[in-house]
Amino acid sequence: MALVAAAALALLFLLAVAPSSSRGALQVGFYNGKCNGTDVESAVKSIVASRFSSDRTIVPVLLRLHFHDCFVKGCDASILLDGTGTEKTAAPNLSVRGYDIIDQAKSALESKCPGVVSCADIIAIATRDAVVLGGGSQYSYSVQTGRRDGNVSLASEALKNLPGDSFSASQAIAAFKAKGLSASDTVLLLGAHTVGVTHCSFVRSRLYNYNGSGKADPAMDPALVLKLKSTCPQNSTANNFILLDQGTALTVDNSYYKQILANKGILKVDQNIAVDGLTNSTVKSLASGSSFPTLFAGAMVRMGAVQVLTGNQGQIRKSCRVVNK
Ligand code: HEM
Ligand SMILES: *[C@@H]1O[C@H](CO)[C@@H](O)[C@H](O)[C@H]1NC(C)=O
Ligand SMILES: *[C@@H]1O[C@H](CO)[C@@H](O)[C@H](O)[C@H]1NC(C)=O
Ligand SMILES: *[C@@H]1O[C@H](CO)[C@@H](O)[C@H](O)[C@H]1NC(C)=O
Ligand SMILES: *[C@@H]1O[C@H](CO)[C@@H](O)[C@H](O)[C@H]1NC(C)=O
Ligand SMILES: *[C@@H]1O[C@H](CO)[C@@H](O)[C@H](O)[C@H]1NC(C)=O
Ligand SMILES: CC(=O)N[C@H]1CO[C@H](CO)[C@@H](O)[C@@H]1O
Repeated sequence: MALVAAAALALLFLLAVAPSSSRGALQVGFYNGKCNGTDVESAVKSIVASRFSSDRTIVPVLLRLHFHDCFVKGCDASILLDGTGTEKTAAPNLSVRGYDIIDQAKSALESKCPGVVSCADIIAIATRDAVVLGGGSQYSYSVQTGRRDGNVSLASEALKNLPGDSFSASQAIAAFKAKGLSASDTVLLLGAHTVGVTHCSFVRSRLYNYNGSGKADPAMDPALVLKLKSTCPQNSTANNFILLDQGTALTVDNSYYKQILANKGILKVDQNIAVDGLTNSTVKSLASGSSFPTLFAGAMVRMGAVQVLTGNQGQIRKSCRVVNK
């Protein structure tokens, strides 16, 4: 019996990892020696560092860009494609930025070695560099490369695949599971909300009319409700910014978890993972210990491997905004 159970488990495991079998083709240092003596990762890093020195928001901008890319048709740079009806025109993309720095890195690399470095890898490398700039060397990880660029981008895919801001913990876990990521990866990757902003439009109902009650969400700290009400007046059309981490908004750290445990989650999904029995123990341990940097780095590597194109799949775009003719 035990043997049958073990075999069944092994089979389940194989089935679970099968969709990402192309993962094996990603490798650390894929571009070594492939760009006419230019170190591809260093070239990207210097562009990200230079941007960071004048604009720290490059950290949240790249994190969100990488997430949206990977969750819609895999990490294939499909989010970068211009055109009517592409992913970037879908509602959840709202305020996704960072297209310009990817263009900048792409043209720098095309001038050294045309047609060699994929846009999808540039996003992955640049995001790793931004995380380290925002959090320090303990957040560093060896980024895997060898992704190829996709040639299809559909807004409808974005709507279908991106999780909603009011998802329950179990809905969020299911959305990540559909990408081959675990419940703990869900909690770890939401830790990216340690940087960056949202807008009043995502929070207003929690402040004024939670679930049709005509009152604020009782799960939100009352002092935070007052503070956010002044940023987001009830009948105002102004869509002001709100920091996702009300503690240390400028740095990549574990402050997000401390905030949500103090009922200071901004999006409903942030608050949900702090209280739900499926995720609360992970949140507690990340808030109190020093394990976040290493665990976050590992989760970023796994997110970066979601449904990638490798080998001779897809293409290496000449411009990140258009499919090669
Ligand atoms: C259940 C999963 C998630 C949901 C529902 C969610 C939702 C959102 C929403 C609604 C915003 C605000 C958008 C706006 O106001 O314009 C946001 C911002 C952001 N998200 Fe998430 N997110 C999730 C997971 C992630 C993951 C996995 C990452 C990266 C690893 C991430 C990184 C970010 C960052 C950095 C920002 C701030 C962007 C900026 O300041 O420009 N999010 N997210
Ligand atoms: C190296 O540079 C030359 C001249 O710009 C270019 O033609 C060639 O394709 C480059 N080699 C690679 C591997 O990119
Ligand atoms: C929202 O309201 C409905 C109906 O009044 C209730 O059944 C549900 O439990 C409420 N949900 C939350 C999260 O409070
Ligand atoms: C906002 O509008 C609602 C409904 O029209 C009204 O009941 C409320 O008093 C208004 N609030 C403020 C602060 O003006
Ligand atoms: C997590 O939530 C469950 C269900 O509400 C509760 O029984 C449990 O004590 C909580 N665990 C921690 C570590 O807070
Ligand atoms: C897109 O790429 C796939 C292979 O990844 C290929 O079969 C298909 O013909 C390509 N479509 C276009 C429009 O280039
Ligand atoms: C860059 C981009 O195309 N952004 C789009 C995101 O989605 C909104 C709403 O659908 C569009 O108005 C933006 O143009």
